[in-house]
This record gives sequence, structure tokens and C-alpha cells, in this order.
Amino acid sequence: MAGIVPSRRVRGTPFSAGVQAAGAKAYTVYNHMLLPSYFESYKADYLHLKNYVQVWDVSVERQVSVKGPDAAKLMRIISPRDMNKMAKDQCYYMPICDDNGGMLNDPVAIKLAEDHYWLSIADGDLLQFLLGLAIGSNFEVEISEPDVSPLAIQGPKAEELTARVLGDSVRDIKFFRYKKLQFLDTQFVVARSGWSKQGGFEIYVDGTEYGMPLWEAFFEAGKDLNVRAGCPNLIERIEGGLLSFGSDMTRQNTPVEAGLAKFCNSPDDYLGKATIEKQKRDGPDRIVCPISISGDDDLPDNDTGWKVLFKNNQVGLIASAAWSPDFQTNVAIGMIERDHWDAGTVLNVDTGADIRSAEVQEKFWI
Ligand code: THG
Repeated sequence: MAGIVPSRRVRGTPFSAGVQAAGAKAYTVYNHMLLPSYFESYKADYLHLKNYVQVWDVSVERQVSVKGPDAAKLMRIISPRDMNKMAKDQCYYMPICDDNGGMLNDPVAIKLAEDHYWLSIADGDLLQFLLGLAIGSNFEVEISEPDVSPLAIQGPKAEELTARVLGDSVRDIKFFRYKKLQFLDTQFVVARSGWSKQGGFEIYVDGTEYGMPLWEAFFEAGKDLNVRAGCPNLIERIEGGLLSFGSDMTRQNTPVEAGLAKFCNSPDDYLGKATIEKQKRDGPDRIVCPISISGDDDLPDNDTGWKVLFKNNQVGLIASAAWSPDFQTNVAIGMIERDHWDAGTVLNVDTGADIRSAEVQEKFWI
């Protein structure tokens, strides 16, 4: 496939110069912005991520800022998650739904103050939904996309590298908590989070002008740690069961179907609550499952979703699959119908190129 032309609609990021110089080989577009897909290869990037440390340009995780006297009120309307105990230095992974429980996004919410939140969004124009709700309800709240671009430091050496650049206090940050830490003449929100299971931090770089200086600082400080540029890795995130909104689940699915029921515990009257509570009681009709698929490292690309079959009837869909070097099988995330989702169930998958056998797993691999 030919390349992508950046423009105001398909934006570069504060780190794009560094990403390009580091040799990104392929990009995707996410929130109208460039996101690298791999550098050396999915497999080489994966092996490096699991052993060393990588710097990821995840600017595409745009922030929707919700600020003002009615910010908390708006958050309660859109949040299936109980916000009552959210601490002032806390981040929450949070599905966001329409009035029927259909998922619109699955951001990480960051509480900056009682009257100020950021929603670090997955792919989708969530800002417009919040703006519509705020205008429709006459809420006193400002909805905006600030000049904030997350940079993720991920891998087993992430804590050592981040401590070298931002100070030893990063070591005290707990999972999904943040501290505000100094860099040059400014401060950034630094959270222990990130879209991998290898551990690390996300730095919410506030101000494009700080992007490349911070990028350079990490590469300078990490030479002996074998630091490399990286990006969310397809293989590792499937092994870890980290879902990609728009692929693994869409507005056609509720958070219960996405396996996110534990994040739907709000006592407040949020959008989609009736459907979500009913599904929590009765069980959903389909749910996200870990699936292994037979064959070697020879899967075709998957841009439409592969049908999962039982005796020629479709009983599910697989949107994400990849060969796992560590588990020596093809790992996949599938949305599987109720009668076929028990661990150990053997099904077929139509990849478009061939039919393969597949087995529902008890749990994700890491
Ligand atoms: N970080 C930030 N913004 C993001 C993502 C991120 N926006 C887009 C996308 N990723 C949103 N989706 C997810 C999905 C999973 C997680 C975070 C964001 C995640 N889940 C943990 C897990 O499943 O192990 C645990 C979540 C928890 O226990 O609260 O990290 O990555 N800034």
C-alpha cells in the first residue's frame, strides 16, 4: 500500500520528527492523527518491548478536557464507573455509552481537579458527544481539545529510564495514579499506565514545543538501557487482552459484551444504565473472548473481521489476531455468541484465505 500524506486533517504530532527519524515503517490514522504501527516489524518490536524499554508517540490519545462548575455533573451522566471514590490523583479506565448502552469510546479519565477532567480518548469524536450533552443540558462547562500529547514509556526498564529523566519520585507513583513532575520550565501529569502489560508511564506532554526536547531526553538517558522508539504492539496487546475500540468492540456492543462489566458500577443515573444493569443480571448474548487459532506465522491482514463459524453458522467475529512468538500459537480477540463461549469450545475461523480451527481460551495470555 502507498504512503499517507499528512495534512491538517491527518495531523502529525509533536514527536513526528523523532518517530520518522527512528524509522517508523507503517502508520495508521487514529483521531485524525498519525500513529505508527511498527518500526522494525511487529515481532522484533514485541521482543524488544518485553525485554527493554520503548518510547511511544501516543499523541493520538487526544484529551477531551471537561472543565467548569458542572464538570462533575457531566462526568456522572457519561460514566458507568462509580466516580464517588475517585481520588484527586487518579485515572479511571471508563467505557462511555449512548442511551442504549452502545459503546462510543473507552477513554482513560484523569481527574485534574474537582471541576476539571481529561478524557484520554480512543479513536472517535467523543468531544462532539460531550459538547452536545453540555449544550443540550445548559451545563456551565467548557469542552475542548487542549494541546496535550501523551508520550508512553513502556517495558521492564521503563521505571529506571523515567526516573533518570523525571526524577526518582516516579518510582512512588501507583498504578493508574499520577504526579505532576517538572521538565524544563514546566510540569507534566505523569501516570503509571499505558497500553501494554509490560509496565511503565504515560507523560501528558502539555505544549507541542516540549515534545522533541522530552523525546531527545529519553533517548539520551537510555542509551545503556537499549531504549528504542516503539508503539502499541499488536501481538503484545492481544496477549494482554487490551481491547481496541472500533475493532474489538463498537457501538454495536455494550461494555458488558466487551468484558468491561466490572467498570460499570455507578450508583448514579448514567446513560445506558438500564441496558447495562439488565445485561449484568441476565448475562449478555455475546462476549469478548481470548481465542487461539491454528496454523503458523502466516495469518493474512484482517481489515473486515473474520467470521467465527460453528457448523457453517456464524457465531462470532474476530477483529484482532497475530502470531505469538512466546506462546507459539496465533492469539486472537473474538466476540463470541453465548452458546459457544465456554473455554475449550472448538470453532472455525474464516480468514478469507482459508478456514482454520480455533479454540476459546480460559483467559488472555498475559
Ligand atoms: N492510555 C491513555 N489513553 C488511551 C489509552 C491508554 N486512550 C485510548 C485507549 N488507550 C483506551 N483504551 C484502554 C484500554 C485498556 C487500558 C487503558 C485504555 C488499560 N487497561 C488495564 C488492563 O486491562 O489491564 C487496566 C485498567 C484498570 O484496571 O483500570 O490500561 O492506554 N492515556
